[in-house]
Amino acid sequence: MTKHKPLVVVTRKLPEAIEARMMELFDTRLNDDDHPMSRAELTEALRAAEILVPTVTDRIDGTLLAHANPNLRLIANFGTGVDHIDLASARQRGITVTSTPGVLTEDTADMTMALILAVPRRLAEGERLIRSGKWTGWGPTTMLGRRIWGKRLGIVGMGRIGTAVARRARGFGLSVHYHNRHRVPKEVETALEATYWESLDQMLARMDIISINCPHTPATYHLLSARRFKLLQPHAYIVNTSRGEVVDENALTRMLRAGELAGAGLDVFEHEPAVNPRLLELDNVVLLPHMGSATVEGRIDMGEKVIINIKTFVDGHVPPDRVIDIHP
Ligand code: 8YV
Repeated sequence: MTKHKPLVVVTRKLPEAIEARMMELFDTRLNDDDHPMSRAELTEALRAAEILVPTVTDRIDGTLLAHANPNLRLIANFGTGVDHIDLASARQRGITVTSTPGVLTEDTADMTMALILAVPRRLAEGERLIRSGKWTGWGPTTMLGRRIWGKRLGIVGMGRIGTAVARRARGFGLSVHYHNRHRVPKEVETALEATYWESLDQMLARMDIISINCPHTPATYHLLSARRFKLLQPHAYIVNTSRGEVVDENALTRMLRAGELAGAGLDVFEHEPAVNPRLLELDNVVLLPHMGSATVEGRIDMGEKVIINIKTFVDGHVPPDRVIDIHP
């Protein structure tokens, strides 16, 4: 007797090698033209799926889960952040949720470092100047940015990505400071010469560059609030490669427009794919379309993790990257 292959519904186009392997292993339904699914399509996908492979572009809330196929047992997310999935609802319904941690740490840290360099050194502005055809040549006082070396970097969230950013930052001569729910092990602090700040407010008030690297959870929603932005020094820069919701985007935009902050590097936005149009008018911001982990290698690694999670689950074991809902 042939074993029942579960119906796996994949919401977005994944790398070809990953899709091919999934087709071999499971009864797989793909999204060939890669359009982000509408709510109606997502409802349909959840009605059919025994296993769902969503991405950050799919909002899977309690209502959708309430109408899901009763045989839906696993949501194997393609991505590390799971803030788009109602974990409490999933838990209540006995649906396991997995993610893809670890494999996108270094790529995301690279992109974070790129923004940490790009904003103070006016990289995008310089590029725009050349492309505008208005560059008249070198000048001793033109296109001056701010020095990176010797500055203080405050990392909000010292998990895998935050730590990888800290490692890179040391190479660029930044001193590393961090705020986290828990202090990291002494050996890690020593290796990174990192200073722990129990008070986020106090750290913010003393940093030159802030990097947001914590996940978006109910506890971190608007962690960087209007009040906290006021604590930053006017020469400070802020970089966000985590989730837009961690930052009050309107408050940030107001501060930047008023010249109360020096600049921002944003790879993520509060209402993606919408971007506050007022941010687009500013020269001192670098805006990227959520591409922190967007490397060919990274996407394949993420896909392989998804396959391993599904396969172990189907074989009756606890999948390696099961997400534990820490906010029941
Ligand atoms: C992914 C991300 O591209 O993994 C994450 O949490 O933010 C991105 O790196 C995206 O989420 C894939 O779903």
